[in-house]
Amino acid sequence: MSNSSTRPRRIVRRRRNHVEGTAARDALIFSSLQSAQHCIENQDYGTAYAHYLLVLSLAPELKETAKESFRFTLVKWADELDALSRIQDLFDCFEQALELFPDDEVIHNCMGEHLFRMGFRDEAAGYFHKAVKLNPDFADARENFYRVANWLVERWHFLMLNDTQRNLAYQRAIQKAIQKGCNIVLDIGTGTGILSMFAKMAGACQVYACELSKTMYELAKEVVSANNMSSDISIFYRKSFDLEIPKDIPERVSLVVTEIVDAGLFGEGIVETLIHAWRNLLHPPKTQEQGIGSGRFGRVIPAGAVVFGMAVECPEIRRHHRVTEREVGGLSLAEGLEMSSPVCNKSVSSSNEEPYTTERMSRVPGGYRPLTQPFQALTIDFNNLQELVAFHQKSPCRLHLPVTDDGILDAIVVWFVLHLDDENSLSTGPGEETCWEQAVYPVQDLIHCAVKPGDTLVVEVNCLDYYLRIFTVAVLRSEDAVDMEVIPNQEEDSKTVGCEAELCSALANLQTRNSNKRKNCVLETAEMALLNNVPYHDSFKAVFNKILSQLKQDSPSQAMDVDSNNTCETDCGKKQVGLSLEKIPDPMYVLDVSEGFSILPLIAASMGSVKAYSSVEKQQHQAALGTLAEVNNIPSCATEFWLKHTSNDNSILQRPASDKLWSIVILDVIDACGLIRQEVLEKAALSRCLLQSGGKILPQRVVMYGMLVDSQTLLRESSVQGTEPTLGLNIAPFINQFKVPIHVCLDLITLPCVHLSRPVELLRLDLMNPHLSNYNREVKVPVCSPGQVTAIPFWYEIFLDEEVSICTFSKPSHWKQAAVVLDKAIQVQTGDELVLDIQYEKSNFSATVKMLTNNNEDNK
Ligand code: 44T
Repeated sequence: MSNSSTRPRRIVRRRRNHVEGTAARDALIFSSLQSAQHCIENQDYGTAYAHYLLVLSLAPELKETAKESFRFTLVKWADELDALSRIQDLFDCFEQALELFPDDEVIHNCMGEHLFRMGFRDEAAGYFHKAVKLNPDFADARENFYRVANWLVERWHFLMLNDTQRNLAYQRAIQKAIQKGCNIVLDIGTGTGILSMFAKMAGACQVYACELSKTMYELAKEVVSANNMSSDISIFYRKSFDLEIPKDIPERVSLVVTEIVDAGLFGEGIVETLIHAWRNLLHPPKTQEQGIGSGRFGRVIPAGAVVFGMAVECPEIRRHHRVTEREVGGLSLAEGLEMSSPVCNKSVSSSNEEPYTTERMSRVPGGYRPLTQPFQALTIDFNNLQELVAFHQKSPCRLHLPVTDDGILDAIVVWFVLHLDDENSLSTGPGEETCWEQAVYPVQDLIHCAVKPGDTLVVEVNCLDYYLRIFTVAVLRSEDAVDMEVIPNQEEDSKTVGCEAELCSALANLQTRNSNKRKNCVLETAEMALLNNVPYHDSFKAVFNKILSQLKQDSPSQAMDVDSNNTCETDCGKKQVGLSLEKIPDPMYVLDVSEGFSILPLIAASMGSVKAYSSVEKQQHQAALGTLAEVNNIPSCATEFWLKHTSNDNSILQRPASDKLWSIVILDVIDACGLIRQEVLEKAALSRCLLQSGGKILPQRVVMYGMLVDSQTLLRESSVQGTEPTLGLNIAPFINQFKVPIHVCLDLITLPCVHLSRPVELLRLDLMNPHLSNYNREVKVPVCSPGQVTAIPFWYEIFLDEEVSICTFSKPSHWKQAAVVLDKAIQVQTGDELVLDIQYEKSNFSATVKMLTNNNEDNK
């Protein structure tokens, strides 16, 4: 029987009187409703659903009254179809349901959830968005929408639209070009339509725009219409490559405006896009003979760009891209294994993946130190088709850069100046106050390479495929101006060679030698920073020790050494790290259900008498753990992989063996982005049932702290600030529909902000004693400086036990911070008190300002 509290009310009898029509029709409707009800009671949702479809198609007047039961049946039936992988049937069902109830927010939301689970994130996002639009108070849909809003509208749109200087520069360049006669305009990658509207306002005769993102296209249409330019600007939901003349646009255009550039300039495909545009959509460029005002030639804004680079020392980049520690938690990381971030990985040099990450260098925690002067890496003319075509065929160029300061060579930082025309330009440089981040190319082969003034870096720049690639191939040492020194991955392999040809073959050799010797493992940047987080692992090690010794004391029979004559036990029948003939008699069981790569099971296993289970999933990561176990002499039977193939999340927390319970379960409570992970409380509840007496969940408790700040920067990153930055155009209310209340992945330490209160405790999750947790509460925050409260950044103290804790807002942390950005800024004075309403429900955290109490005499 289904749960009576969730089962819909019986509607058959009540509705009988409302059913109209012929007796036969009435009878059919009545019996179908009865059958539907009956099927629901028997949990036969498929048949119930079919009955409802029949009833509602015969008697649409019953829609409103049957809605609740219909939704209930649909949700249940969809779950079943999903479990049976009957995907087509599932979507057919939703299609029928939406035909009957096109404005039903619950059905939209539910459809979104199924799409999301299947990995169709963008489509899911569309349904959540529609559900919220239909009912802004529908909390489930709102939470779902917030989770995916970033995919629909990337956050940089807010930054770009708030960047007045950028908007002004484009506006001026567009005005100038149109005044000179280029008045049929195509805006490629229109986003919200801002450049198209500039063109229209500057007097363009015709404006066409294209946008490949459905959401942005729809947004652009809304914005253009709100600014009364719908009849003047034709917008296509299309990639520029798919535009045709004369089908879409009657004739070739005289001006292309575009900003399809990323931090590395070429990552959005500007070169390919403009080659296509010159060949198919634009008038040919102006020739020497053409006079001003003829208007029959084509041009592009931006006219060209100059790309710059600079070598830097930056510990923050270093710890996110390579292993900086020889030993972590008592384990040696130095031997047998080469671990690198995705962009440092050699295979990236030949793949289609972006060979760089991005960073706002002005805000990188711990700062950076230039090791060379900025150098010009390349220039490109977007108005020259031949140059664009030849661009990817250019042979790589080598630059010799004098080192100007002592330091470790960590990365080459790249930015560009975009020349919109000969008078207006934008720089994305690290010293500029702009919306732009810089492209960062962490060093690959030259690990821990100290350089000093007098040395010369040999840097190679190439654009052989889609991306600009830039890397240091050698360092010429000052001691001997003739010799070159190559510093490869391992110090013992250092070698000096005489000429560039030798240098190249030496490098090639080194790469093969290294890859033969050391296994390669790619870690995400947060995983790498976690691996380098020494206090984190030391804290866990100390607490493992305490818990395990206490348990041994309580039950001395468990303390036995590894007996190397026995065969390895296979209680779970799972694949083991490696082959071994050893067995740990009566071990204590440790389970690590951390997300991603974690060496905590090895640290636990290195303590002896422990069998540790890892839930890492990637094959490469499992192999890396195997190698680390081997080089650290951890018997292979002391670690295993736990239920790596199960699809059901709950089964991850089963018993280690039928007669065993866990001594320690490690839960990964806080995501690297700064949010509490989904369903940690549910996982903790399950874990508590499976702990042996005296066993512990780690962490045992998590306390969230937050404070009041005034951060105009956060505001600019979260919503468009009125019409001023967009030069009078009305864009903010439309794009701001996509703002989210919580910002993640912040570096609070460098976030420009004024602190308006001290840190206060916001929330407490006790994973061992749920009744000590505090999920919904009011928190009073005394204001200590006058200002505007715009945001509440937050972070966590993760308590492994009463004495040992780890703070997520600390120098070695691999965690970033998050912040609630308030809908409306609140003016406060010293002495005021804000009351915050804190909620933590269904894995969602929210904080709203409930009231402002004014304790300051002067303000009364
Ligand atoms: N982000 C910069 C990159 N498009 C800007 O769909 C700077 C990142 C950034 N449409 C922090 C700060 C910043 N045909 O909506 C997009 C995209 C669309 C096209 C039609 C085409 N061939 C294309 C190519 C792209 O153009 C829009 C702009 S792309 C700009 C990327 C603020 N993080």
